[in-house]
Amino acid sequence: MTQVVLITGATSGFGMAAAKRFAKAGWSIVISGRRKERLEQLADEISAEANVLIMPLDVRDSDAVKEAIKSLPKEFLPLNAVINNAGLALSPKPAQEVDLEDWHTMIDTNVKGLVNVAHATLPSLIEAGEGATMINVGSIAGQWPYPGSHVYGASKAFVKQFSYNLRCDLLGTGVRVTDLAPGIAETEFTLVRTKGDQAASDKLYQGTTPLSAEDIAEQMFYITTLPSHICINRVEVMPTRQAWSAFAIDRD
Ligand code: NDP
Ligand code: 8X3
Repeated sequence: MTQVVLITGATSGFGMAAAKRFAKAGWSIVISGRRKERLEQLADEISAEANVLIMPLDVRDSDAVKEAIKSLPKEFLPLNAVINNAGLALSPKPAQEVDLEDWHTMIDTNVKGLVNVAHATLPSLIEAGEGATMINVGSIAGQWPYPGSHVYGASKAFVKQFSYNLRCDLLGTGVRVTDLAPGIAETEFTLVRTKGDQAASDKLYQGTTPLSAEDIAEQMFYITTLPSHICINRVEVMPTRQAWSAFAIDRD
């Protein structure tokens, strides 16, 4: 039987690349994001290979998420995989200079939005049973501190612990949960983080070899299609050209 994957944040970056990867393997795909026209474009692009349904919504709207999952047509149920990927960082400045609204937007999207999707889709994953997979997209920022990460990193630490905790409660259901935690990857992420500063985004990725959206999509596909007795709890993946740095010390 055809397997079904639901991907949030499919209008760009990791989510879009994941939709293309799963389409290539013939999965049925539900693609979600706020920008409906991008979802339509992507659906056009991959519909020759896969059965695609667009689900335009804002993950922060819990009622909309619940309603959209409840209204999925039979052919897209049960869900064999959920890629809980929609998210963003804002304001890479020191915490004391950031607008409170930006902190709230990150919490509402990366924490509340992610749990909205998890809560609405878990029953379907449990129905799919053995081998069903939820991938929650975390970040190296959820594990390691760095300047300007403030609420973004904290929201991704939530993703890690929430994913581990889900594993405990889902034991016996056959459902796997993974916290997929990438390092620097070239997508629209930095354009969003800097509120549209294309030069800053280009500069960050210039002269190095960041991860690509396709690199992460390949990992998503790998994790999801492993034999059902294997669960990858957490993957932390950086480009070879990224590493940690020395502790900062304040001096006179
Ligand atoms: P992009 O900005 O390219 O993609 C983000 C996606 O999230 C878009 O499709 C966007 O869709 C969607 N999204 C954002 N807010 C909402 C919302 N409120 N409701 C629904 N969809 C939303 O970035 P990436 O692909 O890089 O990011 C994907 C995930 O990966 C994020 O969770 C990010 O934190 C994480 N990540 C990224 C890294 C990187 O360096 N790129 C590294 C580690 C983790 P739309 O705007 O149409 O709603
Ligand atoms: C984003 C990855 O390297 O900018 O989650 O923290 S990084």
